[in-house]
Amino acid sequence: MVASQTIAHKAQTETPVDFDAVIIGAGVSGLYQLYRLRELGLKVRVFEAGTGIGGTWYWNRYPGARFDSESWTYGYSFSQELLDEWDWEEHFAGQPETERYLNYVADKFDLRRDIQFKSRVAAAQYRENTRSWDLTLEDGWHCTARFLVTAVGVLSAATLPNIVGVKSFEGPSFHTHYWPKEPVSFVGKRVAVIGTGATGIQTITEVAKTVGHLTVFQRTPQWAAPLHNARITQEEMTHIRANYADIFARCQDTFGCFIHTADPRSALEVGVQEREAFWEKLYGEPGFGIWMGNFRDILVDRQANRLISDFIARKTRERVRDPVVAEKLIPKTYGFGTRRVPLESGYFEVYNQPNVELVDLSETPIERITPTGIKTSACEYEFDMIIYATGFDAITGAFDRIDIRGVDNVSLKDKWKDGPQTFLGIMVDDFPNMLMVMGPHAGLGNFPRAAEYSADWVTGLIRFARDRNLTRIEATAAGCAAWTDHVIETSEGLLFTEVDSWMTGINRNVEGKQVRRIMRYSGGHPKFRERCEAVVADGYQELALA
Ligand code: NA7
Repeated sequence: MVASQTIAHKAQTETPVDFDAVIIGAGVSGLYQLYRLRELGLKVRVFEAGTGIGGTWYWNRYPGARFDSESWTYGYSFSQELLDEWDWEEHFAGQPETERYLNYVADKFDLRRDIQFKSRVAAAQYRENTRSWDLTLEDGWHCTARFLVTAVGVLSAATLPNIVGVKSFEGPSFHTHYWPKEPVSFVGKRVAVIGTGATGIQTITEVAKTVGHLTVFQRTPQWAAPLHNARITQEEMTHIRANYADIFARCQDTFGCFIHTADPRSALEVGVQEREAFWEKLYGEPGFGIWMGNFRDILVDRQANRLISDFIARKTRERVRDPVVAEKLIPKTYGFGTRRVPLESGYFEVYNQPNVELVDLSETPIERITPTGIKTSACEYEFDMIIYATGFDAITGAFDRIDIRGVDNVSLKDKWKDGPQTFLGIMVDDFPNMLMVMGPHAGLGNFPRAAEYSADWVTGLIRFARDRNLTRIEATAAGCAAWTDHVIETSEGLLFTEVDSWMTGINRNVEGKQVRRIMRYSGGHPKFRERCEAVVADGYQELALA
């Protein structure tokens, strides 16, 4: 019995695979994961659907696309040389600068030679007899790998609106995610934008600068706050560079890996004047301070949330001249910060322009897209161009678009149909040797900070397996159930769980995504790390290893 087991084990480990590891995606996390796995001496191949480096920052080249994270907290932290060499131009870099940065990283570390572009993975099938993954690309190309590492991003499966006639429009139309590389002019054009999320708000603000006439179709207004971007001077960059160690250490300590951290006071325990002064200060400062650096209870206590919402509403009213339009731009059905807060650079003032019109879809819904424009319940509009800023099938969408099959042919999409089930957002039972960098149930926030940690953890586990000749690593069903329960528990009492958004798994354009689900860990990054490190300290005994 023992002897035959040994032989069977040998057969599995000695079956040749094309790659030790395959990584899906050459974005922020995929690039770093490649760097780390190559350091282990592994033979790695990255499959990337685009023709270039950058993932989110390759695709989203729409007008106005830029960071809401401080640039100098967003860059990779792993290489002192890289930190020494790269100068950020703006506190919140635009897409072109970020794309340049990621290309610089790819060149500096010679990453391109292991990246296969124009290669969209269509299917991945686990084979028990070889303990490896079979991958098939959309063009039919096929290969095998011991480990499958997904670095597919959380907002990479773009969705068009499920409005009748979307394909019938005869002029140019773009989803912001698939923006063309060639310049697009709005001068003298009648342009429509559908969608007012973080992307729509950036796009609208930029398009309004040159457009002939702009019509914005808004289904739900957003609690947006000012970004306050600025260029980085030489002196500032020198200061940032001298403080990188502290900056990154601070990001590791905060809830969402930003430099901002919640104020320990309650919004309800301070006097009115002190509260107003604090909010005025936050509203006037750059970045996410107003969301992440606010009083500790604005996202959990209804009364505190009401107060900050009233404050932001007042600010909006001050900025929009027409009071009727201002009211349309102020959310009435959910509180500030319970959806992802878009940061804006003159968004509300756009509606003071005579050539910009806001159409409130809650009053006059879109009935159809026509060959010449958009028909609402009230009238028919003619356009030269339609821009869809209609978002993503977030977090699980990129997984659902690949036919991923684990043990006994079980489909990941089916397994997650009622919501993701994961161990640490990194592994799934029945899917051995599959590791997710920033998968569902990971903590969201300042993406690269969390992605570097996640990729390091994945690298540590693969190193552990390699050093011990282990060829099969899997989360247990009990481990996945416990982590999933914990992720759900930590979301209880947070106001965001009561609101429809991509963060709660809602996308009304996608079948099966109409019910709220807990998609991300909301216990904060320090707690997440603590839990991950306990698994390592325990010699990965919580996993099934063979
Ligand atoms: P979001 O935040 O999901 O926003 C999508 C927007 O498109 C939002 O205003 C939607 O309205 C609107 N939308 C979607 N479908 C329709 C239809 N069918 N009709 C009218 N309006 C529609 O995506 P973003 O790309 O802006 O941002 C995603 C994240 O990327 C962002 O949070 C950052 O982290 C980066 P709704 O609110 O659903 O009523």
